[in-house]
Amino acid sequence: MQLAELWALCLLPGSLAPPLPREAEGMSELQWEQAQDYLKRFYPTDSKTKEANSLEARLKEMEKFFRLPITGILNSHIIEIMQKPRCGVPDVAEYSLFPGSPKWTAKVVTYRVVSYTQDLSPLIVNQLVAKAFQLWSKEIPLSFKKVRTGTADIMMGFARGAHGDFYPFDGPGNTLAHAFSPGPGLGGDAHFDEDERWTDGSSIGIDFLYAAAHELGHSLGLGHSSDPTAVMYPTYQNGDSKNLKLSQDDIKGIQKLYGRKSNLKKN
Ligand code: RSS
Ligand code: CA
Ligand code: ZN
Ligand code: ZN
Repeated sequence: MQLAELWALCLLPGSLAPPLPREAEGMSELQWEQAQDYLKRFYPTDSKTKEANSLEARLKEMEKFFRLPITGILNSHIIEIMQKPRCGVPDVAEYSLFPGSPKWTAKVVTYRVVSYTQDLSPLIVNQLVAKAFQLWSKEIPLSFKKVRTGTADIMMGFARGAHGDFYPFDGPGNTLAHAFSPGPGLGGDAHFDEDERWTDGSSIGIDFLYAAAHELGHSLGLGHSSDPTAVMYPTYQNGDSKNLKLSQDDIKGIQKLYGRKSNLKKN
């Protein structure tokens, strides 16, 4: 079981990491801070050496993921990718799986919504969660069953700050949610940062359906995609949530793990 983002745990405090080379042009302190934060969260490198944990090494990992020239130098193009997804990532783009390709082996996977947000009614949250599950179950021979009590495979909920795993949330902004890859215990669980303002699309805020679809992708075993149109793209994108659809790349990824749904049972 792994946390989606923290493919390896970041053990090195930022202050020990050598500074990251950056091109001088037009980068604010805030962008600079966010970029460093982003790299620490999204590109923890495998090796435990100080060298490999440097921000430069993480940036190179990111450049590799997006198939950009590997420079280790922070520039405005990278910042753009971190902040707004649709900005000319090369087209050889693909989904990823977790190391070892963990997945659910039962045909029926249970879920439970353990805690709700102040921002939306429980009824709406339940509806959006069901919709997010449907996006995925439409494509694969798995079904999802909601339970109201006890332990489910996928336990979902809202929480702020430290909330009982080793990955405390970080207040408003930055990380919006996280989820664990399939497995026992925390495996499959999905947590949403209650310090965000969540919306069903009818007001300003983070679109909960989009975030739930993304996190459930992790709960089912998908890592991130470098395809900017994919739901599994690592950065939140505000879209028309009424028409949220999986991209071809998301479908390819999930079917790689679970196979296709037979035509007879299309949801
Ligand atoms: C996941 O992969 O499960 C988490 C993902 C998420 O929270 N992504 C961050 C994000 O898009 N945040 C938006 C607001 C911050 C913008 C600043 C730059 N930045 C779940 C989403 C896709 C539903 C990634 C991110 C972007 C980030 C960061 C993280 C700065 C830490 C610091
Ligand atoms: Ca947050
Ligand atoms: Zn958590
Ligand atoms: Zn993610």
